Amino acid sequence: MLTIYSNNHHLHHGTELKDGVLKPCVEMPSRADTVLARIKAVGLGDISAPHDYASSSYSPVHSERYVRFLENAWANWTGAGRSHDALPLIWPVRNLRSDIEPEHIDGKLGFYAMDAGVPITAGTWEAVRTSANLALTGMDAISKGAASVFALCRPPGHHAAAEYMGGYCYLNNAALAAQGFINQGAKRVAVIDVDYHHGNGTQSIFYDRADVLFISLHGDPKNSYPYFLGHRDECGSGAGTGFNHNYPLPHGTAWDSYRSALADACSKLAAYAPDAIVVSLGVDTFKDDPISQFKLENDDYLRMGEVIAGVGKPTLFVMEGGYMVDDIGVNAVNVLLGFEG
Ligand code: Q9C
Ligand code: ZN
Repeated sequence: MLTIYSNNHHLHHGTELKDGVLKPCVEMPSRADTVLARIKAVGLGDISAPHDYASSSYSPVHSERYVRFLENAWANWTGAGRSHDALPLIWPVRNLRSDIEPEHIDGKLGFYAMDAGVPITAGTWEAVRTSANLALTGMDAISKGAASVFALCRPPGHHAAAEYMGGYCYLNNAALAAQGFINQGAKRVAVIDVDYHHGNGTQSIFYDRADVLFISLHGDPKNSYPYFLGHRDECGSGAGTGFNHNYPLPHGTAWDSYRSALADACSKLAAYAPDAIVVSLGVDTFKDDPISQFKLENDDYLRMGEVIAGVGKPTLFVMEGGYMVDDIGVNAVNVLLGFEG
C-alpha cells in the first residue's frame, strides 16, 4: 500500500490545557514518526511526498473566513504581543452572540475553537495545510486507480468542522478527501470513523447531505470527549436524513463487542454502494491509550482491517488519533496489513 507522508508535521508541537494544567499536547510529533518507522520496518510499500493544493480546494468543507483565521492567527497573536502558544479562553455558549466574528485575536480564538486542545504556534499553519495535502494527494491516487492508500496525516482532522477547530484538529483531512472524491465525479462516498472519539467535525460537515455517508464508532459522548455530539439519535437532516450513523460504545469495550458494531457499520457501508471509502483511522481504541477507555489489543487491528476490506471498495486511510506512542505504529499498520490480507 502506498503511503503519503511529509516531515512538515514537525512544525507543529503545542501545549494543551489538560487536567487543569498547561502541558505538551499528547498529540505530538513522535506519533507520526513511530507510524512511519513501522511502515518502513514491515515494508508496507512506497512512501510519497504530497502535492500542494490551494486553499480554494477547501471549499465547501471549510468556510473561507475560517481558513483565513487559521492562516493569520499566529501573526495576529504575536502582533498582540504574545509569544507562547495561542489558545482560546472564552467561548460563545448559549445566549451569547455567535453571529458576529470578533476582530480581536482572543475573541477570534474562542469563536473558532471548540476547546483548549488546539494550540496555534509559529509552524501550525504549514503543518496543518500539509496534513490536508496528504489526504488530498491520497484521494487523487485512488481517483487515478489505486485500490488503497494511507495518508499519514498529522495533525489529525476529524474534530474540525466547517468553521471550528478542536481536539488537536484544524482542517478536516478526511472530509477534504471525501469532498475531493465527489469533485472528481464520485456519486457516493462513505466515511467510516474508527477513532475512539466521535468524529463530530466530519458528521457536522456532511450532516445534511446524501452523497457522503458518515458512520462513527466511538466512546459514548455521555462519558467521553467530545461530549456534545455523537449520540445514537443523530441520523442526519434534510436530504441527509438516514445518511449518518453513530455507534456510541461504553467504557471498557473490547474486540468482541467492537467487532459486532463494526460488522453492522460495514454492512451499512456496503449497502450504500459507495464509489470510495475514507477511513478516519484513529488507534486510540487501544487498551493502553493514555486518554481513551476501550480495550482493543494489537492483533485486533489486523481483524479491523480485514472487516473493512470485506466491503470491497477503493479505500483511503487517513490517520487520526492514537496516543500510546510505543504501539501506535504497530496498531495503525496492522489495520493496513489486515486490509491487504
Ligand atoms: N484539552 C483525537 O483523537 N482532549 N482527538 C481534551 C482539551 C481531547 C482527541 C482537549 C481529546 C481529543 C483526534
Ligand atoms: Zn481520538
